[in-house]
Amino acid sequence: KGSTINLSSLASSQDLQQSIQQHLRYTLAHAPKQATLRDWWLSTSLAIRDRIMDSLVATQDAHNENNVRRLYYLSMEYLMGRMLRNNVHNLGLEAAVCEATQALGLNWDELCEQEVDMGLGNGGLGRLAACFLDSLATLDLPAVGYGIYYEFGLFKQDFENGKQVEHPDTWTTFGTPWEVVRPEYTQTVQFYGHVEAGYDDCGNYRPRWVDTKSVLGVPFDIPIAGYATKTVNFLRLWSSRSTEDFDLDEFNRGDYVEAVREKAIGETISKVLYPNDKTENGKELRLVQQYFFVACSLADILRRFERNNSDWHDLPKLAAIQLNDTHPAIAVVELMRILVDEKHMGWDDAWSIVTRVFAYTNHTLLPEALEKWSVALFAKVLPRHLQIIFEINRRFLDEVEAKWPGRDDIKVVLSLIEEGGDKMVRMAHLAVVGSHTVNGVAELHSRLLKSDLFPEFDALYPGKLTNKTNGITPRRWLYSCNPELSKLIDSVGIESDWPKNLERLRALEAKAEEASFQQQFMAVKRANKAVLAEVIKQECGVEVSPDALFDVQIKRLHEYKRQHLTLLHILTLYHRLLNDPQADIVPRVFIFGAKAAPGYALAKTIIHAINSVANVINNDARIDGKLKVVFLPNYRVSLASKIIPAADLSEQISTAGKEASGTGNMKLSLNGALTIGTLDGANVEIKEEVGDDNIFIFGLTVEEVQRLDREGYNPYHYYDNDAELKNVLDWLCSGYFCPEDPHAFEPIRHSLLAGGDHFKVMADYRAYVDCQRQVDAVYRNPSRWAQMAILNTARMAKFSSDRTIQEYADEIWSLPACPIQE
Ligand code: DL6
Repeated sequence: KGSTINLSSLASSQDLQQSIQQHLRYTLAHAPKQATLRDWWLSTSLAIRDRIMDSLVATQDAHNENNVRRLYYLSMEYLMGRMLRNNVHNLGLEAAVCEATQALGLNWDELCEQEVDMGLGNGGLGRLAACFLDSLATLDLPAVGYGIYYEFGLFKQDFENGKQVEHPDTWTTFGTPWEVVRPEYTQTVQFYGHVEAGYDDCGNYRPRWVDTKSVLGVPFDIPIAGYATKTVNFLRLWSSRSTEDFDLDEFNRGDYVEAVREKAIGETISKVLYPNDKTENGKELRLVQQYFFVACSLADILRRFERNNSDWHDLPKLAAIQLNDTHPAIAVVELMRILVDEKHMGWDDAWSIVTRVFAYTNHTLLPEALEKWSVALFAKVLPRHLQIIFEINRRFLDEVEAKWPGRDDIKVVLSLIEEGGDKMVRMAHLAVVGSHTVNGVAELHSRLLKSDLFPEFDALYPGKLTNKTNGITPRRWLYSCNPELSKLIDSVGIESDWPKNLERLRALEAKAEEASFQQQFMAVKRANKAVLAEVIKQECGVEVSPDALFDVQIKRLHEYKRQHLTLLHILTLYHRLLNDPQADIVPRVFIFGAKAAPGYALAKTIIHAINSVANVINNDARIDGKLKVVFLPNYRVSLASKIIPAADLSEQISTAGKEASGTGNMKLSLNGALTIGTLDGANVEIKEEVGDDNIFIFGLTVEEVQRLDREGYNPYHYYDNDAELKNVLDWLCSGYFCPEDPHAFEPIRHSLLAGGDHFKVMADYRAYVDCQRQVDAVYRNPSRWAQMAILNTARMAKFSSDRTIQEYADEIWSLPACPIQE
């Protein structure tokens, strides 16, 4: 962006056109007249990839030659979405590519639609990792992302009779143009076996991990191009393969089928992403996946280190490793194993290195999401690592004893091992003990981390627990996904580097009350709504009016996120309209997008309920189209980028204290949607930024939720005392919306009443419904609404992931930038 880049991109449009044609002929072996749209997309992607490769090589050369300090981001998940448009934007090639594709008789938008999302993640945590990679490259920070090359990403979602059905996501079937396989960096990883005691010549204890099974990890690199810079980092994803000796014996005996079966076991490790964003505890394959990618990544990091360095004590100077949640926490133990067992370093020396290398990000307080692995499973899969964990714990508990002499109760709370019938390894405790810094992902979350989850750790290690409020990349989440708003921003004289410097948007504040700018801003919104209305028609077969208020709730389906609270609101409005067709209600389209974990029955019931209610409401002529409800199937990054620019209202209604941060809230607000939300996660900071008058806040605070829990929460109190609430909940479960299975929604009612309503839906219902009335009132005042929407866009600078990453770089990683020269 900016004049220089636009000029150079125009100059290269001819080259680009030629390069696309060459790839069509020489890579895909097609003449233009046989080529499908997908062939053109692939040729265009390959032409763009060529242009990224020069900078990738230059960047890696510069990093190696200067022996720079690097950040290594270890994450089980990366929700990258589509890459073509973003790469084009980051390279400043959009004018060139538009011109080139037009000259070839192609439609650029249609071309981009050909790309399958790279969906190697479940939700917030994986998308955050993708935004971070974009910011790291944009800020010229030397970084490598490490993860797993899942053959099947997050399942595809479909609805049959309103119920979720899952299909495998076969994104790799035809390969992806963005990957480069690196067989020369293949790693071998060991599992299982047992540990034999042994001593070296000097009498030092040297255990040997023997009789292991091994698999290979083959790396695939995805280049990550920064925005308006030469830096191209990469994401290295490991694919598991069988080692040759894995099946050689069987093969030689001529048992071909058995040999292939063994081989398939080796390849199972990276086959599939676990589809749950909060719990996957206890499953052997999951532990194997974690260790597989961690072992490959650490070996790769150490290989790179050893290229230019010989003293292991220098490792913390050259490598910072960030653990994205506890999923890669076994890395702490693996590095100890390598330093002590393989490099023969003393324990204290090794531990001092390890604890200066690692830092850990916590993404949730939900108890079910805190990973624990049974000691028995550890003993089977990683026997040597278990011994090391016990030794880390023994020394750690000595520290605890020194701080709190005789306090065995504190030791029980802090120990890395949870005692009981089935002893468990607490991965969060391992991550805290093995890291120099631990961070939460929003102010409130980090405060609760200190006060509720880890108070003793906070006392033992003052200053270790910190906050880094999440952010989102403005490149994908405004510049690319909302071209009309971007053009409007450009047209009012805001400096063209705003996608890299979001503070610039603050200049929009001065225009928020200007009638003509309000009209322009809302005209963009309306045009985006018209586009989304078409998508809705295609996907759901429902006609919606772009003049209605677009009320959007897009995120994973979870009880704590409370999509069922929105459902109760929908039923409330519907009932009011049936009672009084003239009722004072702003026409609304409720738009949902959410996947439920395949094994999460209640979440799936909520989807079924929303779809069933939608079906009745959308076909009820009595309400004259005033309410529409649509559940867009297969919510994913590319769909989010169509919904977000078209949203008027952003639903962020989790129970206070449950949503660590949220990032959808930031994306929607940046695109001029107003938030209705609780004081939870980053909503608190969004409110601080946009101002109390430009957000709709309702419901219990964390303290109030905690007080209710302490004093005894009774959901029947609300049910018995609020006739409208009782009425809509009874109605939902009456069979009216699902005559073929009248009791289908009973589990929802059970969870909200007899089940104890853990997420305080009943307690927050009235405040929510009343707050929605205020939303209606403001929507009826277009000028006021427009002003609020503009101020939301203007005041989102804090939530750029560039700000977040700069804070990590300065305060956790001590990571200097390394700009790449032309
Ligand atoms: O930090 C990214 C994202 C937060 O914004 C969400 O609030 C949080 O729920 C999410 N957590 C996960 C998986 N949780 N675990 N573990 O996606 O992280």
